[in-house]
Amino acid sequence: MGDYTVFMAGMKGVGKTSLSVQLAQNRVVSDGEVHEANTFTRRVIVGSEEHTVSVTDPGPEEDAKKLSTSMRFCRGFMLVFSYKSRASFDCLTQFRSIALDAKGVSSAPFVLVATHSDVKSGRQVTPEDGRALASSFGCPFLEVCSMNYDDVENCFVELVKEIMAKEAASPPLSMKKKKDCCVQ
Ligand SMILES: Nc1nc2c(ncn2[C@@H]2O[C@H](COP(=O)(O)OP(=O)(O)OP(=O)(O)O)[C@@H](O)[C@H]2O)c(=O)[nH]1
Ligand SMILES: [Mg+2]
Repeated sequence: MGDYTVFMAGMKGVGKTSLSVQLAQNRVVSDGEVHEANTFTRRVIVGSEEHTVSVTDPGPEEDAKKLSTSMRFCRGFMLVFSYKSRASFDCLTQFRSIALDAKGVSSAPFVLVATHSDVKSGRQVTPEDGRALASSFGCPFLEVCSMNYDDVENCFVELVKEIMAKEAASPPLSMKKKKDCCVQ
């Protein structure tokens, strides 16, 4: 069993808290609910094993410096945009760079997630756009309606799988050190 700390990255209003609350509490956020920075925890089954996902959900007005501090200790990142907002899609390259810089690495576990899959009219981004961006990032692309628990859980399970795969291929420095260390 592992503990996977992940970060919700994306523009204001894309649905970061909706995804976090749906995963942790199996409910839809209500209008008028106050959303400050928070951490949510839930156990998920990946393969045949149970793991804990700790979700860091930033507050609505966090600047790059604050984001970077929170991102540093996360093992994976959910890059979230809304089909309703082109701007939310266009800014994800920058969020990804902030995450990589925060960790001081050139690659990390990401999943790209499109919210508002239930909203078909007035879309500013297409699934093809999502797939193309995910392909350029080398990460999975998933569509989600934040009201649907199974959809949401699947996004976090995919992120845990990405973390497992990336860390198996290239263990983080802290794990390498422990492994390589031997007492003479
Ligand atoms: N129809 C629909 N509405 C959604 C979906 N995801 C989020 N919403 C709505 O979008 C609004 C913003 O969602 P939040 O979860 O607060 O977004 P956020 O990214 O946490 O926003 P900030 O914390 O302000 O940055 C809320 O009214 C949600 O109910 C979705 O998949 N479908
Ligand atoms: Mg929020």
